[in-house]
Amino acid sequence: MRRSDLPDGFVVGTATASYQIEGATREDGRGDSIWDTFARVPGAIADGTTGDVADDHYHRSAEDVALMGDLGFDAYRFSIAWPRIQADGRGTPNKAGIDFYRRLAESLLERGVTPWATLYHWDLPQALEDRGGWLERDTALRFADYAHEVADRLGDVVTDWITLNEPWCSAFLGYASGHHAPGRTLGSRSAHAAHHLLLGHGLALEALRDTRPEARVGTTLNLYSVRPAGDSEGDADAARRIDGLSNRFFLDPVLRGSYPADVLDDLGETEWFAENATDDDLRRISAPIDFLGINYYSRHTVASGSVPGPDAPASAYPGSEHVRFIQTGAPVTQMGWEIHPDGMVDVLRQAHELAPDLPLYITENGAAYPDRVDADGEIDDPARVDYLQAHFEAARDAVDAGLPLQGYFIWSLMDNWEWAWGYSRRFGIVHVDYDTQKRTPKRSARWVADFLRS
Ligand code: IFM
Repeated sequence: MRRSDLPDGFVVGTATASYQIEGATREDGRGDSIWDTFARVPGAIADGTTGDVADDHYHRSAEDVALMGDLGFDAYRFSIAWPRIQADGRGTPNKAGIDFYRRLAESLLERGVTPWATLYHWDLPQALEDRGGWLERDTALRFADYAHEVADRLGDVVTDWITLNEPWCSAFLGYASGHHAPGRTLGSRSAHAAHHLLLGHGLALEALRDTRPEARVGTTLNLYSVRPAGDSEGDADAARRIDGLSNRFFLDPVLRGSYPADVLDDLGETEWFAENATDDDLRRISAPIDFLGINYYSRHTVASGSVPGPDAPASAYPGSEHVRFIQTGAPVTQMGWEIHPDGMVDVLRQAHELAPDLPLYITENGAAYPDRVDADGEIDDPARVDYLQAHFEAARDAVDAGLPLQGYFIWSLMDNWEWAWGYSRRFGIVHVDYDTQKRTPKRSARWVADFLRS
């Protein structure tokens, strides 16, 4: 496949997130985020590390931008660290934080790379978590204020905005399973966090539109292709539940203005939502967006199982703890995620059916593999090349099938701090030596550069 098999104007970019790459967590007035706190909880992170230094991108952004320009990317999706802008999640923006992102956006524009900014990629100011975090409605109001301040100061150099990254992870890994910051295990109450995140999206969308009418604004959901393991009624119900909580619980409010009743019922949260998710909230959450971002990595094959015992770890799928996730024997990445490129077309179609006129972007797709640096200092990662190639082909298939897919972003530009996995998982097409901070394009980066020129 060649780049010219994709339509003219199709955006090919790459993506990162603030806490995963920036480091400099205590510099220039940045406050603590929930990840600074969580990473210090013994046992929370597989290798016991933090993002204190990460890729030191805060001091090396010029080099990283040059790299993206050299590789030939059209766009770069980065995230803005809320606690760099408002250390405590409120008040006058920190000039040093704003200046950093302004310099970043300007240098991208100079290299012909379009900046795409995500406002929230999980680094909630700790001060807001201390007041209840996303379980509190007020956090959504604070988020809108932050969105206004950022748009006001950076809206002349950034046009493409994404409000939230993967609210499923923030709500259910953060407040249900506790695998992510803030590490709480509240079962179905985590769904309240999901609602406040979505309300935050709606309010931030309004703030961006008011502050910068020319802005293009969307949000990013992580969607999975979900299928039942067999043809029993139990397996079909398992698939309904997991599709419900992973996909429909976010797609429906954003694109249809309502929560799926069956999912509220699975969660046992119908009453709370009837009282708290007001018509006004849903009107805001479903206000028209300019595009939907979808992060796609894998497919889930699910079956009905028995109810977990009392010692079962807290689940990221409250109300559906009996569902079993089946390893099908298909190839997986180092994360254990099944490689299923056609699933990308499935999730694009699922979103498209709800909003036929809405442009879609794959805002993340990529793979972790245990890369090795060879004696010549090269990193040969053929499995990642295959993964990316197969997903570019899926993107072409989606376009050929008439789906309004307008771009695709590789996760990730460079190896970085992979949340609960610390530095033990590498998703980059550029290798980072964490001792020296040397960046070395892997074979996959050279493949992408050739593809972009083809
Ligand atoms: O690293 C993450 C990213 O922050 C959000 N989407 C999934 C990636 C891989 O796990």
